[in-house]
Amino acid sequence: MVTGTRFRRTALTGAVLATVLGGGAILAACGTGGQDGAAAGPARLSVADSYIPLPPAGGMAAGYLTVRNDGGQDQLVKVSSPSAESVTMHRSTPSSMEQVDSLDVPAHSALRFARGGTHLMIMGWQKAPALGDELELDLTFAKSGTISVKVPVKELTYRPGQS
Ligand SMILES: [Cu+2]
Repeated sequence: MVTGTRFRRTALTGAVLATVLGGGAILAACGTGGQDGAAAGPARLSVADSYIPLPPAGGMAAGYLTVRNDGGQDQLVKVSSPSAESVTMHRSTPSSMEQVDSLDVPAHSALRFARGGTHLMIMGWQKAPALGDELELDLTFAKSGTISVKVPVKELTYRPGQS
């Protein structure tokens, strides 16, 4: 059974985010099919389009980014931050969301976090984030080790690609 408190908090946040920001999952690009062995080589990862919408009053925040992969398959297995007690990976479902332990980074493709889809949930801030802050996220991959990125805090309505 899911414990009541945690379930209500996460479900509430999902509902609020969905209401405020609208849904619209961005599907990950299809990998290039038919290349035998494409998944076998080392992963070549880079992180782009990362942002954290400003959480209200230092509360729970979402986080979004894209992990590009120009090499073989890998897996994101952990995310943490020196600025927060807890960072978890979540996948949205039509009615709620669920925490996941790992996310695939397909070969020659990308793992995309997006509003209404896969997202990070960040809570327990050392200090309430402010617009313009850059917060470190440490992304640990099964094969590639840990990649640290500085993620900007943006307006609640920000979407990548907007000026
Ligand atoms: Cu969530």
